[in-house]
Amino acid sequence: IAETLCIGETMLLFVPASGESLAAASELAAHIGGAESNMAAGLAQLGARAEWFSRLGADPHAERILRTLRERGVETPQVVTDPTRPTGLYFKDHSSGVNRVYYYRAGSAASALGPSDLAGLRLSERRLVHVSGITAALSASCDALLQSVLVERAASEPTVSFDVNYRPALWSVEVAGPRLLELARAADIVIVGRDEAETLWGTSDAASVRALFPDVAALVVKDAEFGATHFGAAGATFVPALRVDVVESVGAGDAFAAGYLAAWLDGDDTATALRLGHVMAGYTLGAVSDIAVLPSRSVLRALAASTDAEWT
Ligand code: KDG
Repeated sequence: IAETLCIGETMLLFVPASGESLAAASELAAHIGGAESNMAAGLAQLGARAEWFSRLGADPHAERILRTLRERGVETPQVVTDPTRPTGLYFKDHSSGVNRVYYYRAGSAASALGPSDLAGLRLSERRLVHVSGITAALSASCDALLQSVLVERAASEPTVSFDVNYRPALWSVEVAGPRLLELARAADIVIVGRDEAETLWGTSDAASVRALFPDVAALVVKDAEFGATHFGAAGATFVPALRVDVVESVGAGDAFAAGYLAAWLDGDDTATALRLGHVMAGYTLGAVSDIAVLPSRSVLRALAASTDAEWT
């Protein structure tokens, strides 16, 4: 059984092959995208055993998703096929330099995820369960699943990490703000963007985000190209980001989470964990797909171990 279980929707993703706009492009490249499976793929690349669980339709998109994730080393033994609902899909347009996403996921197979799915997933035998705030926005049953995994979990259950992942295309700040705060407060590890926290909760700097989550064992506040601050029992640790040329940023947050959590699983110190997060994010920022092609674990690890001038 994989030590880490990631739960959440993965979709078929279309992106213009040429960097043109969606309106003008004559060819679209097919990829897959889903915050939690992007994270699982990053963990697998770093040598951790990661399982992804969700629901998919009985369609070729599901086949593509499963094949791609398995090629990336992600385990998918319990994914449910629902012949009554389609696999969700989405389109990404970054031609204007701003990311725009167009979702076709209402009523998707994954939107029927719910607490009853947890029964066979053997949560108590894992070391880490990873979920994100996207799931809370998908349906009432998806939100109830997060309620079970985070708020109502039994003491025997493993560490739960929560990436806040506010997606404005799915729900308003007014609804998302209080709900994501409640869910995040119930997690052991919380990962959130400084801007995202500002949008959701009106905070300014990392310290003001920490003030919202004084009891969370590990809080990571990412501040885009500047770096990330970790708050834990030993206080605050800031590690600057890598200087990279940004091609397209979707998926970089998941890659960061994968680096940070892989190091956490390995028992690394906080600074190394944040650096591995930045290395993983750096590769994803340079790619249009949500899951970047990455070098080997040893290369990624060596980059994370270096503290010289390449760090801003
Ligand atoms: O973090 C990247 C994800 O947002 C992307 O891969 C697609 O899961 C996705 C979503 O819901 O936007």
